[in-house]
Amino acid sequence: MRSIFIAGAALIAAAATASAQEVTLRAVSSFAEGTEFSKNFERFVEKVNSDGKGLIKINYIGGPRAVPPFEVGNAVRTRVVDMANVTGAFYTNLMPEADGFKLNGKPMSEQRKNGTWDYINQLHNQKLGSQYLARQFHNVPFHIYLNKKIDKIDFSGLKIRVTPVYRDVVEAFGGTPITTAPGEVYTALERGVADGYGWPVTGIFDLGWDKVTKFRMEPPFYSVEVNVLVNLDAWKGLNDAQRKVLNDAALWLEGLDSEKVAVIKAERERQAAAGIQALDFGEAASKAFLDRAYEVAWQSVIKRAPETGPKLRQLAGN
Ligand code: 173
Repeated sequence: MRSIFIAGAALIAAAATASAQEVTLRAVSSFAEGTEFSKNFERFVEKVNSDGKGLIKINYIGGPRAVPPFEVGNAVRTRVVDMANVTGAFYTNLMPEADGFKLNGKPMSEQRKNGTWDYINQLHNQKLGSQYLARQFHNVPFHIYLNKKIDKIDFSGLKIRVTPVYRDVVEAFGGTPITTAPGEVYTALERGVADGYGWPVTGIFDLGWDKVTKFRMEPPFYSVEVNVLVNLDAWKGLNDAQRKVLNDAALWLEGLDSEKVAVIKAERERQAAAGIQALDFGEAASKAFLDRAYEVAWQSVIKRAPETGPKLRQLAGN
């Protein structure tokens, strides 16, 4: 009897050791499950779970139904979750300079070499209690989509749905910004609460916005940034082998950006086929728009983050 008890206890202890070696991280996305800006993160989760078998596992809880988009940054900071797929635009309340990441469109291979990744990682360590594991979509730009036709780049009299990404440029061209999470865009357009919205060139079909969109204004501007963050305590709790699984998968995830060239081309064609008309005001107007768009955004970042904004601008080189 006694020996059976001891053997049983030894077995339980062995099982506990084995399971302690495999760490499970809870993860959320700030974008709806299965949509454009969650999809590659979901592929990353699958890769980690297969490459990391027995070492590390990601328990993907899902999208905004789990944590509201503008609260995801804080959820990683406070370790309500261990990992998140989230754009800096959604945590500017905690890190004002996060609004500047969209102004750097250099490939991540270059940003990792020239010190940009390292600097942005330090900012995340300090202000968001997290590790800046990966940044996706450097080569995917944004647009302003409209339901009212304009004959020059002037948003006077228009209410445009924004996040921090588009706020300064919409205001600079005379529009009235209305901030909403992506989940509220469809209704805002359908009800005429908004006359247009900011969004990347890709992804408008995911939530049916093509049905409530008439025009896409040219030119494309800025660079999408959606980051994979890991709570810093969770990161520090991992061993070298576990971190290697995450780092290798992060580099692979950043490499998936190369697929976006073809995706963007297809998406523009699909928008045209859906009757969404491009509004193009020519080269000179586009250049003036871009110059102003970058300038007002940098000024805004530097005003709100005077210590770190100038360094981010220098690293972006624009
Ligand atoms: O428009 C948005 O909600 C937004 O800011 C964003 C940022 C990155 C990818 C997609 C949307």
